[in-house]
Amino acid sequence: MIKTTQESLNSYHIELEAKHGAHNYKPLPVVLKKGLGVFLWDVDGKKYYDFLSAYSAVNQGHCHPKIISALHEQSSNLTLTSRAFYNDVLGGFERFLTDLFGYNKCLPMNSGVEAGETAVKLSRKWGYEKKGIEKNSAKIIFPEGNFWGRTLAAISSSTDPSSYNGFGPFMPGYDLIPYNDLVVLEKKLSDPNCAAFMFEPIQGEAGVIVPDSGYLREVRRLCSKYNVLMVADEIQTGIGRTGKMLATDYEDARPDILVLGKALSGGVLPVSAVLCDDPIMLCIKPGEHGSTFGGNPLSAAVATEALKVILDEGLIENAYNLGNIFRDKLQKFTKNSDLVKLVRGKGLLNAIVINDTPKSHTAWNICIKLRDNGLLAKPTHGNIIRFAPPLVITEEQLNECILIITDTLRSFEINK
Ligand code: IF1
Repeated sequence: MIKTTQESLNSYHIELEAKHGAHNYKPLPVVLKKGLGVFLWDVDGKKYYDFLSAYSAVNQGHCHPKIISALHEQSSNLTLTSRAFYNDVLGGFERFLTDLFGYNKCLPMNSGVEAGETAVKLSRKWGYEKKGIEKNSAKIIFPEGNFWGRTLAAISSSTDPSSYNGFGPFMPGYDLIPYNDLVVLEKKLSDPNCAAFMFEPIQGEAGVIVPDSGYLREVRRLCSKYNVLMVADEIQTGIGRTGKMLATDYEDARPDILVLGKALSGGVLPVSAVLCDDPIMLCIKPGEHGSTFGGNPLSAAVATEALKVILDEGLIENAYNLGNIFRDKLQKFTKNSDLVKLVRGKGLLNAIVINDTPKSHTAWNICIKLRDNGLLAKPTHGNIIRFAPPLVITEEQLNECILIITDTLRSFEINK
């Protein structure tokens, strides 16, 4: 059969990647060319609502004009000096960031996993220099289901075989406990070699797993009680995504080390950062950590504007209010659905659990149909579909998307 030009255009790009690129992803078959706000357009000009937001990296919406103009302006002056020299942008960004989140200092990196590794290094160094843990004996606790990236240090804490299988040997000094289990956590925290508990306030990759109310507050109390650093990975939950600036804000559980990434730059370029107070941050001395692009003036200018957009456009409150509408309406739908078991999330970080085995392709097929109906989402762990639009979405657009989602789900219902 002669392929239509549209198919050939899509398959042209897909085949290019298949031939010349590593096969480390299985993307949804859609080839995107343009993004603006909540919308994406494919190479055929078809328009979609983006309900993934690049895994919460474009909270401010695609190609936000103010962030793009900050990018343009700085990129015509100075993009990178390396940290061998000072530049006239970084200090201002560091002051803005540390004032905004209430910490003495920040350490800027690029990808989220680099920030995670920085937090692990800081925790260990603090453990030896301040807590008096014996050299090379520091323990860091992670909850099962955690995800903080793809490096060997990150996958060493993973409980997902697709993350760690075939990549051993792994990083020593890690301990795993069940998520949302305070009894086991307290037991592990009482180990005098325990330096830190690093966790996501809501587990994103695991399928938007929300802990019991009070969990964050108790983690904070127990970490203080046993002099263990509470390290919150807010790379996906931070920057307004859950309806608060940070998910830990819901229970006033101030992390000792805060890890940010993704929407810190509004999805324009990789910017991450670790924030903490002097007794921890100053454990790292000159020459003991860094990165070529970490803290570059372009990232600093972009991230400053990206944070201002979050504040100036009321995106945190919007995420809170529209998230409630989304879950209320989807929960009403699940009441009469055989297909959808439950809806969960906070703010505009939500997911539905499909009443099927993770090995089934139902969630994938639903996402294909959602694509055909003009909305892009992606399954995680087989039978879970995450719904996370940019925080700039309006109530009217959200209601239109809820209709697209429920109409699509209805077409998969067994007993219609
Ligand atoms: C991919 C997942 C999400 C993260 C948290 C650190 C990082 C991530 C809580 C590392 C990154 C990304 C990785 C990305 C897809 C996406 C993802 F499906 F892989 F697991 F969001 F859930 N902490 N998550 O979610 O940040 O180094 O990637 O900048 O394609 O691997 P990074």
